[in-house]
This record gives sequence, structure tokens and C-alpha cells, in this order.
Amino acid sequence: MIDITHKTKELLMRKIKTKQAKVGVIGLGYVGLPLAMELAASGYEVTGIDIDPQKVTSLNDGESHILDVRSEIVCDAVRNGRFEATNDFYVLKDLDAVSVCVPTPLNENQEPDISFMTFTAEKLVKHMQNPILILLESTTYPGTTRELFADRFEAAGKRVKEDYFLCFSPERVDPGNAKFQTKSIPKVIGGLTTECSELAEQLYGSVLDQLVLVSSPETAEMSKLLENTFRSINIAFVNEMAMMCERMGLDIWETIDAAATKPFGFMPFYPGPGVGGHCIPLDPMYLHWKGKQSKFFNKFIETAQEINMNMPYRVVDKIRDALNTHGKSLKEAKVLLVGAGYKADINDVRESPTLDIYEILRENQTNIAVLDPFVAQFKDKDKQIVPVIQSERCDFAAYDCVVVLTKHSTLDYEQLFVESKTIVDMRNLYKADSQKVFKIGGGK
Ligand code: SAJ
Repeated sequence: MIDITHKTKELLMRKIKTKQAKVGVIGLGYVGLPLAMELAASGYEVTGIDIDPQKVTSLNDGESHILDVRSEIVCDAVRNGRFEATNDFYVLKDLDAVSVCVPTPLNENQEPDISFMTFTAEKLVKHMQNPILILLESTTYPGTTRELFADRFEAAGKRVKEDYFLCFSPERVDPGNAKFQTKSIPKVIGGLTTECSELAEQLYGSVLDQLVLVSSPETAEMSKLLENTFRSINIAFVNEMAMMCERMGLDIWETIDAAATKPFGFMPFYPGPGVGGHCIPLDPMYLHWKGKQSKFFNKFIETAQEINMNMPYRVVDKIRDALNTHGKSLKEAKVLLVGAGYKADINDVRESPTLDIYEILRENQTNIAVLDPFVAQFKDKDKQIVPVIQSERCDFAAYDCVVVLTKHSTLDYEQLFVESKTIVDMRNLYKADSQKVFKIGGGK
């Protein structure tokens, strides 16, 4: 009896090997767009699918909305027929492979919001026709690939290795990192079956420099959460050490630099105003949530989340100290927050601690301004637009306190130091010996 699954796999393998396979990427953000461009550059005909019609239009006009992807790259891919964007999921019927790069945020209860994944799974069930290789990239809790996708496909009468092949392959994009871009970052792949992994290995192997095959989708899902929970916990650890140094009159920054001279067994993390971004504040909570279903309460994750989420309040305490030296209180003081982006030299404000600090100061009726060379505006918690001074400098002397929250490389820190009346320095730009500089764990 002809093994239909073997035949199906071989047919799909040949399409992928010869680059005849029609490949799709669902979600054209900081993960999906770079991946789509790498697939197109390696010779595949790529269809980008996104629910945002504005993104679709601008991409088809050859414009990139992602800092790490130059518009020329998009323009070339569109012009040579290697890339086309659409918001019509009907195109899934013609695809042989698709990567899913949709958001996996938290809801207001700090629990996983899998609505984008579920929406995508439904679209796949509705439209997939050819035997199709599906690769999930969005960071999520162990079990998602099987529970949200495989079980749904089987319930709809689709059979693995006949109608679909399914893998989890976590995204590892680090926005703004010039050294490690999509192509050069090792890619973990966990297939539902060996055949699924083999097809994924063929597709991604021709596009990315290094693949890391693991035994299951759950292992791949868990590896990503381990990576980022490791970061969250270590950032929380050093934030707490900063507050401990503050209490003991020691300088955390000098302490870390000394410890970092150890050539093994130590990895420096640095105190900050809190933890922003699309990964580190969220990923551990996906793991924490899933662990509870196995009656496992991960205390490290809970403690780290509490410490990191409290840092904005510690920053406001420090601003209060700085203002007090001039007989000012938070009420009506003029405070400049420097850096809306959650980390240096990018324009992403998601989960940025600056937004939390802005809200706390707003509750204290402080006169707040925000400066950031990469950001023009953001929305406050009432969804109102907050204009940002999009510049490297301003009249720093006009403020009672200037708060350095993000260490953008283009900012004029010399002028900031000279002109500012008081400075709360959350990024160790200035030495603590100046009377006007206030730092958490600054040793003063
Ligand atoms: N932060 C600190 N102290 C530190 C490191 C970071 O306070 O020592 C803060 C940052 O200011 C930021 C937040 O934590 O607000 C997150 O910073 P991040 O350096 O982790 O940057 P992300 O959120 O862009 O994380 C990404 C992650 N990449 C992926 O998930 C694919 C992470 O795994 C990377 O390790 C990280 O980039 C990186 O190394 O830049």
C-alpha cells in the first residue's frame, strides 16, 4: 500500500528544495518582515499576510515600517516579484509553507492573550488546501502548538503528514541589534513529527545560518521562555541589588564592573528604570501561567515581575529626592523624561518604563515633558496622544529635574549635564559625586 504520508512529504520536500514552494509569513512586524525578506532573498516567492491594511499598502509600495529592514530591500523584493503583501487570508489556499509571527501579549490580568494565535489558527483551518508546512514563531507557553493548532486541525478533519506539517520555531529577533540579525541567529525547531522537522529544516536551512533541532514543539516553546525568563530574573536581581547598595551606601555600578572582571561564571546585568519591550516583561508570565496549570508556582518569576514592575515607583522616589534639594515637590515641578523607547536607539515604546513613570508623575500633578530622538509621540493610559520632543537636545535648564531613562547614543549628554538643575540618572551616565546627580544604588 502506497504510504500517502511519505508521498506527501516527498512532494512538499521537492517543492521546498527547488524553491518552487509558495511561502507565506503571517504578521509583518519586527519578526515577520525580516523573515519574509530573508525568504525572498533566498529565492522563494513570498506572500506577506497582515491584518493592518496600511502596512500592506506601504509594503507593496516598497516602504518598510521596521527600523531593521531597509526600504530598498522591500522595494527590490516587490519589484522582482519575490514579495507581495495582502490582508486577505484566502491566499493561504495556494501556499505550501507559512510562518506565523503574530503578537502574543498579556491581558490586563497579566495572563496570556492568545487571541492573535487563535484568530490565525482559525484562518488556517478555513483556508489551507495544499499539504502545508506551518511554523509557529510567536513566543508562547509550552503546549500552544499542540493544543491551539494541531488539535484544532485534527478536529477539522485535517491529518498531520497528509494535510499539514507543524513545528514550533521561536523567534529570536533582537530589534536594533546590528551584530545579530535574523539570518545569523541560531534557530531552534521542534516538529510535531520527524517529518515536520525535516521539512522545516529544509526550508529554514536554505535561509538561516544555523538550525537547532529539538525533540518536540514543547521543548522549543520552553527553550524560548527559559531564555527570556533568565533575563527577567537577572534584571530583577540586579535591580534589587541596586536598592540594597543604596541602603548600604555602596555603588552598584562599581560593584558590577568589578564582578564583571571575573572571566567565567558571571554575566553582568545592569539596574534600570524597569523592564520594557515585547519580550522580557511578557514571556515569563506565559510560563508562570502555564506552570500553575501543572500546580507549579514559579516563585522566581513572581518575585522578578514584582521587583521589575516596582522600579518606576523607585524612580519617582528618586525624582522626589532630587526636587526636595531645591525645595520643590512633585506637584507643579517641571520634569523632563529623557527616553521614551524601552531600550537604546530604537523607537519602540511598548511596555516602556517611561510610560509608567509618566503616569505616576501625572497622578502627582507634575508638569511633564518627554524627549526622545526616535519617538514623536505615544499614548497615555487614557489613549490620549502625548507629544514627544523628538530631538537630541532641548533647553534642559528649563526643568527642575531631568530624568535619564534610555541611553540613546545620539543624545547630547554633555549639554544635559551642564544645563540641568538636577539629574536622575538611571543609566549610569554620570558619576555620583556631583551634587546634582541622583542615582539608585549610586553610592552617595
Ligand atoms: N534591561 C535592564 N538591565 C539589563 C538588561 C535589560 O534593565 O541588564 C532592561 C532594558 O532597559 C529593557 C528591558 O530590560 O527595558 C528588556 O531589555 P532586553 O535587552 O532584554 O531587550 P529586548 O526586550 O529587546 O529583548 C530582546 C530579547 N530577544 C528575543 O526575545 C528574541 C532577548 O532575548 C535578548 O537577549 C535581548 O533582546 C538582547 O540581548 O538585546
